[in-house]
Amino acid sequence: MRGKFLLLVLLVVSLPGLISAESGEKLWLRYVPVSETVLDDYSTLDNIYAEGESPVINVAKEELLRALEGMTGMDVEINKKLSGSSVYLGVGLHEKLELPGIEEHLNTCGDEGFVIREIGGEKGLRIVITANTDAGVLYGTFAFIRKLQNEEEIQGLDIVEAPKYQHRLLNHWDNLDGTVERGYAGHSIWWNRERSFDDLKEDYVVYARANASVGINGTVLNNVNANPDVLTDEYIEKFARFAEVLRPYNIKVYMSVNFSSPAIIGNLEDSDPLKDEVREWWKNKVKEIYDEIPDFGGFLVKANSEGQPGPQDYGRTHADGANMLAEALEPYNGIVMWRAFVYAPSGDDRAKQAYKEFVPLDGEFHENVIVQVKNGPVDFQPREPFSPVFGAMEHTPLMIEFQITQEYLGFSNHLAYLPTMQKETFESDTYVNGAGSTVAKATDGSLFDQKHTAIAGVANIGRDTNWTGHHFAQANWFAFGRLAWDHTLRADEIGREWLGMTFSNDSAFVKPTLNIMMRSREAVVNYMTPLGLHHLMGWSHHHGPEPWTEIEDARPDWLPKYYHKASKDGIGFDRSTSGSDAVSQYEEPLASMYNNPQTCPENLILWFHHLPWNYTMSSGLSLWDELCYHYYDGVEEVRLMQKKWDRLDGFIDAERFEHVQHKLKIQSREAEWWRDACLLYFQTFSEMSIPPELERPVHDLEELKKIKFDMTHHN
Ligand code: GCW
Repeated sequence: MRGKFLLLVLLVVSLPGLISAESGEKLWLRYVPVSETVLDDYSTLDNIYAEGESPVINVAKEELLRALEGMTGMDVEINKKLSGSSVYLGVGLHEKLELPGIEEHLNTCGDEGFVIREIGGEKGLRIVITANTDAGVLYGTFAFIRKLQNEEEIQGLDIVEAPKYQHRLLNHWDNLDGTVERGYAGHSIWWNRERSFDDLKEDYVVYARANASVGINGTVLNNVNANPDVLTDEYIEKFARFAEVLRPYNIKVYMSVNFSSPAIIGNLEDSDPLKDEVREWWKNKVKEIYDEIPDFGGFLVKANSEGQPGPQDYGRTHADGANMLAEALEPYNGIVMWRAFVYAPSGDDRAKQAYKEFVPLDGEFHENVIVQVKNGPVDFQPREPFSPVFGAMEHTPLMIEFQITQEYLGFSNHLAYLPTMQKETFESDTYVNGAGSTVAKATDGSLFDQKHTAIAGVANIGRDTNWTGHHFAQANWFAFGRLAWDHTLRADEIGREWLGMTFSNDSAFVKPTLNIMMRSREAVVNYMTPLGLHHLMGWSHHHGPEPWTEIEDARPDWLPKYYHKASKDGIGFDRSTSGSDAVSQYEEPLASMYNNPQTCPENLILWFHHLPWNYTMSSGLSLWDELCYHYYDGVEEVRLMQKKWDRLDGFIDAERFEHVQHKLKIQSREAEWWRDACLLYFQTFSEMSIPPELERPVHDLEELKKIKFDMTHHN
């Protein structure tokens, strides 16, 4: 009865203009009523049986209850006995229910995979969600809920899944003073000075549910530029409290540590990793942590990078440093994630440095060390080739670090759906073991035997009501989790799921919006850094174009000119064998392919080559004209995004609709800013004009150079 009544109410409420306002605070876990087409089927799921009473199982049960009640309008019961139930959750249920065939599936599921099966019954549909562990049941439950949110057919459901990576982590670059490095969604959710832990506890639960719903099972709560205080009693206690809230959602906490902690907070003479007292200090510290947090995940370390201390300060190697920490963590099964983001103003091409420092150390790291490699050899640019470190360290587990926060893709002002970029990285072929040796395979354990597999995403989360600043930036958090679970998922599939859960399943809404999302990253590449250009942004804030920047005393590799090398004779960074020879860090046939401008993919051509302005591109256009077309295409694409979005008025609540509309306006203006700044500046070298068929720039170069960016608006 109640279900039917609710449906009526719903029909009225969903008339255009009457859709109730939403702030985005519930993320993709809104559990709004489903449409009539699936309601009958879903309404048979009115009774849940859960095996066991662990906190994880209780969370799964409660979530399913909430989801079913929200989506069907029914009262759902928790059944204490097996018989007469319609959804069964728990470990070992296939035996109790005598279901053949599930055992074999479970053998392939590992610790966190699951089986979902619809087993039919006299009264209607019956669903079993089972796994080898309670955590697997939790993930299975969320996967099932996702299907319901997407209004999928559940009759005959038969799903077996297991995650591709073992450790799937968010990295928060959150400082203990509450600011977030490269964060564009407000202050830190963890280190808030005004609001107490208890005050924010409900938010932590939403955070935990969101992460569990996509399979994220670890989180680093503080910035890699780590404050040593994090290892004091005060902060260990705080970490323990966070761990307690996150534990029922199968999320472990991790800590970024400062390599000089023994000297800074331990009062030791120094932090030399080969000194006994330093090693002892870390062992004791690790014990203190595990006394408080028995399932603590481990450490993340940025060492000898951008001014951070590290083992090289004492003439030791990255392996010496990492292994010292690994030894301390080993008795508790903790891991060390040691970042390979290193570069120094050595005169050598920055893109080559991680490879040069780390590849010679292959085989020297302990088993519980994972080397964390950024997805581009320079930084998180809108497009870079994959890092040549992937595939080059057969005896060392490597993990990809993606950036979910849009440091170089328009902050939280630009709609840039990142999975298309991440898929490009996953699917890049390293050729290290012949064709098909993709980056995904070189990191997920299928190419090399490795004890640990992992992946990390730098979070885009803050205290903004909608968590991520831009409503569409939520999609990047969601999608990171989905890809960490299964990197073979398609970007559009994930986008489709997210849209259905977050906004609407109406295909008249989903299709154009998905189209906007799928084209958005290439739009950003085009209006910021087409054809392999990179690092053209303001050198400190990283927002907006400043290809002209010159700063005396600044490190050259922080300035755009180091990367674009525009001059009268052309543009681009020569990384060919006659240049920095970065191409040789790649296996054949890649090295030769990249080395020759004729065979180098044009979307990376200026990454690998310095070419004359009149160089003929495959289109027949000169490089200069081609560059102009790319920049203009980028701007046009954003205008198209705006038009498509404007037509969707009425499909979703006005609050979120208008918020996105407003952000698209900013993006459109900033795309023009990028285009004009880069083209007008490069034109001073090329001395060629913007093709007459293209519209005139709307800015004046000298005016653009005067813009002073105020970071305070973005934090
Ligand atoms: O790209 C740079 C960022 C820094 C960041 C660094 C890193 C946390 O601009 O803000 O520091 O990368 O990844 O360590």
